[in-house]
Amino acid sequence: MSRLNILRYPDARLHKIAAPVTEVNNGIRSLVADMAETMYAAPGVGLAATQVDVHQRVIVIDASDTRDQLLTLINPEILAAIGDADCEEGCLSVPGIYEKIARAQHIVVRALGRDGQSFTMEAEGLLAVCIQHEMDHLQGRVFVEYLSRLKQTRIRAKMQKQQRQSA
Ligand code: GNR
Ligand code: NI
Repeated sequence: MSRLNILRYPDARLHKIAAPVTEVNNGIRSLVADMAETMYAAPGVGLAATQVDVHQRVIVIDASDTRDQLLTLINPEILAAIGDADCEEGCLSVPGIYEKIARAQHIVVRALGRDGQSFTMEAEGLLAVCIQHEMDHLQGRVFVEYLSRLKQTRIRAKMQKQQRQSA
């Protein structure tokens, strides 16, 4: 297993659209293992392949308090989205920024697991928000893009300054 580099906003590669996985093979399982290691080390609640510059529809999530409930979603699809939630979100690709974003409260998702089996699950609360946040990454969308132009401009400037200072 290895820890992967997480792309930082603004980076054009965060806007690439991920392609569906055609076969859940050992290469995908190895990517999932590396993404899980990277997510736990960060630490984060979820990670989308886009964030590690792999443009395939793969997500890992662990929204448990005990950090032992790894969920792998390959080619995820939202079958139903009900209600409204607005949760303060953060993102490993936009460190230090936390903003409330409007999401569905309850979702039904179908995906493939790490063994390639199809499954359907329901989620609500933080897990539901996190799945929606990660699925946005796969479409090349970062949560700050829901904010006003002014906030986005400020966040971009702050990120660029942080990156200059750490360079
Ligand atoms: O670690 C994360 N926490 C989080 C909190 C609220 C809503 C979404 C998230 S996802 C984020 C990790 C991340 O950037 N995933 O893409
Ligand atoms: Ni994110």
